[in-house]
Amino acid sequence: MIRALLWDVDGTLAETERDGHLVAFNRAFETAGVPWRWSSAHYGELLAVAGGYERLLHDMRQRPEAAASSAGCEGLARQLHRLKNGFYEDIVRSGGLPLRAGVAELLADCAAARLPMAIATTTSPGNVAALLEPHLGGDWRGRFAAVLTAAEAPRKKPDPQVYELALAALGVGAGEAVAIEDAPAGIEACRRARVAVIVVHSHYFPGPAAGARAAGPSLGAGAGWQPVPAAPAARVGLQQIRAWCS
Ligand code: XBP
Repeated sequence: MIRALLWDVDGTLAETERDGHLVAFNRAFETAGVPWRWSSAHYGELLAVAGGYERLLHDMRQRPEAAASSAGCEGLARQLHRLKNGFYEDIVRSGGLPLRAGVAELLADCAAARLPMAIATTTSPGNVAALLEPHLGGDWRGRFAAVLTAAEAPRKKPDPQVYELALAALGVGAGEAVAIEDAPAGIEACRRARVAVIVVHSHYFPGPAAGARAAGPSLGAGAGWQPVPAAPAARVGLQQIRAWCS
């Protein structure tokens, strides 16, 4: 019996990695006067490292031109990460980054069914507010019974910490929740937390999605899902998600 729905953010609610974080990282490099830029293909590889700060450090350690000492690398990564998050906020606060198809409808399904929802992401807290305010309004937090980010869960996915905290905050057992995710690290975090997961493929994570209850191209598409939905529909709604989890 599903008693709560848990949302990942990046790639799931919106294509934030491609259209937000990557653009912002490159603006940060330019602003800080560092000589490198990340291509979309390189960023796709770097997404194996969860967390923007950790991703920067990982990349810098492969670059002879980056700060020579470990302390120098960490200081520069902190500066670049701060700059990146500022540029990211500018991009998403303008409302220029839409929610993915079917997200608003599933949020509405859950509200209508009085099913508690939580945000379960290991991105920075400011990034979530900046993304959701333009779409859900100033009282966006009120739509969620809990909002868990890197501030509460510093151990990033695939560590299950953020999902375990979400379950505790909602007062539900692992078998009573379902998560919506796009990335392998998120799927693995769900597996370790024993939470059922529905996977929506995203730009950088087109699949496969081993271990998911179901996987498909978008919540806004009724076709292309495995397993195939029981009844044909234009989108994936709460009823179908409950069916996949039963
Ligand atoms: C997504 C991430 C994040 C964002 C950048 O985490 O890996 O690192 O790319 O966010 P999740 P920060 O799947 O848990 O949403 O720069 O704020 O770390």
